[in-house]
Amino acid sequence: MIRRLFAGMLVASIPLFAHASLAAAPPVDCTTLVALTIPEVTINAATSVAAGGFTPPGSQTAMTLPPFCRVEATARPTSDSEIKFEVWIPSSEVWNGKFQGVGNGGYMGSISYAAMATAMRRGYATASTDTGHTGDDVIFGQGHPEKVIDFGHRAIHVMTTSAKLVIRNATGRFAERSYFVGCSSGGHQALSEAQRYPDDYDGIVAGAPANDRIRQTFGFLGSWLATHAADGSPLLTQPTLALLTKSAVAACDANDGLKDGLIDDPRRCTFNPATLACPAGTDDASCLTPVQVTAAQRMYEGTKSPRTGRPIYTGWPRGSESFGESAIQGWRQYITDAREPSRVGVFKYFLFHNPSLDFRTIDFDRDLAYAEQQIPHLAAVDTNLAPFKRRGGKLLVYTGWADPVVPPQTAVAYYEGVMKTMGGLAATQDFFRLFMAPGMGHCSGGPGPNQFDAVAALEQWVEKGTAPTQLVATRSSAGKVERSRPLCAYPKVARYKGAGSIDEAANFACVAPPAK
Ligand SMILES: [Ca+2]
Repeated sequence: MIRRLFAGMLVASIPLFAHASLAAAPPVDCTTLVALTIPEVTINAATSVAAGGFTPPGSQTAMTLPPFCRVEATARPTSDSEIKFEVWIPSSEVWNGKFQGVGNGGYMGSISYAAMATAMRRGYATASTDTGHTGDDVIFGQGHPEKVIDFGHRAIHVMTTSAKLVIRNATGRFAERSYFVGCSSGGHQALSEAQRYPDDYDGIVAGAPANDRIRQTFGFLGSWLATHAADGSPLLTQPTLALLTKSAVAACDANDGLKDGLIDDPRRCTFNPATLACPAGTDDASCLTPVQVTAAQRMYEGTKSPRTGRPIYTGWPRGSESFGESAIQGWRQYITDAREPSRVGVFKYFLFHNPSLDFRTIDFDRDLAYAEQQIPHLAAVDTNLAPFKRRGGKLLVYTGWADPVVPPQTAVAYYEGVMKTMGGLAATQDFFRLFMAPGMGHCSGGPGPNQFDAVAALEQWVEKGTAPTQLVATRSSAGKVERSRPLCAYPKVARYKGAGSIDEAANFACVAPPAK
């Protein structure tokens, strides 16, 4: 009786997709995995970690994790490669039978321990890589073109195929499903996987994808030049940026028929910073000088060829200038506070091999053409996702309409490009859905609802065939949810039904957007 009761509790506690009893072989002792002979991969360590027994390198605090097998490895697909990665396999009672690869942020060469922990707490076996270098500086590419390719796409692929084998050998079977989850550079990695390695993952979440990385580097350059005086001093400081956001929101909040402090779709917002021009004789933070007006206008308009006016990279949206005090809550971190154009090292170390390159000599036509020819591996802009669709893959992209780092219009442009290539909206929505979040910043944060469970929505789509029509997002303040809203599958938008609280998602419907 006691035994039966215990067995019942055990079944009830196993996650839906755990089939430990179906395993072809019992799990092996973790430490024996060090003997694996995966080509081009060295297993450096395989360690059994007790519950609560893991403190990430560089941290002082132990993570709350289930017991797991930690495998540390290095992949060297080329003689110049040094791709470190880790694979974590939770104990068989906890494992949900699935694998989740996780992405990185910025040019960050480090294992994403926090993201691995999030995945494993949900029952996933997981993997992360340092993308083949250490640190967030792009100088790693100096004299190491193969390391640039590792960063561009190869490290994630090698990590993925190796992790699948490690899991197979650790548990006696392959994972039933494989997912990739990333934001920012992780979103770039996610789209790169769907485009370049369609067999790697069944489901992919790409947040704020920085996938048009070559043009984004030209966009950072153009935006820096637009917002700095000839001597390098910034033209737009925090009070001016905050004034721009406040004024843009005031001008465009009601465009969607609902005054809720949010610009629903900044493409429909035509707020002109010239309306804030200082009266003659005034020059303070309550208004904009002529050079400030021009700087803000150029940020919105985006980077164009000075010679032909041809658009090179989209501008940043109205509402993204400064919606909070910290540098990442606006243009400061990557543009206005930067002492030189962000990622200028891409030109110096990846492209022109000239550490003393003067960025003011960069040509927006010829040098862009050269870059797109020389370092195509640094971008993931292929709109042909037919192989990924054919194998049954599902792709969920989300991005914030107030993202001050990766302009959200780039995600829309990519989606519309895929629609064109794949035969329209319905043929695209079969396997790829885009969710735009009004008032959300870069990957999270911002005045709009910005917390939602994209992974759960993707699981339902991949495993049950239930395609997400909306994601319910929340915004919390001091740990308390103050607003919830649906994020709608593009091109639909959330509209207030006209009754009930505007802070409750249930009082909104996803509807077709108004005609342009
Ligand atoms: Ca509004």
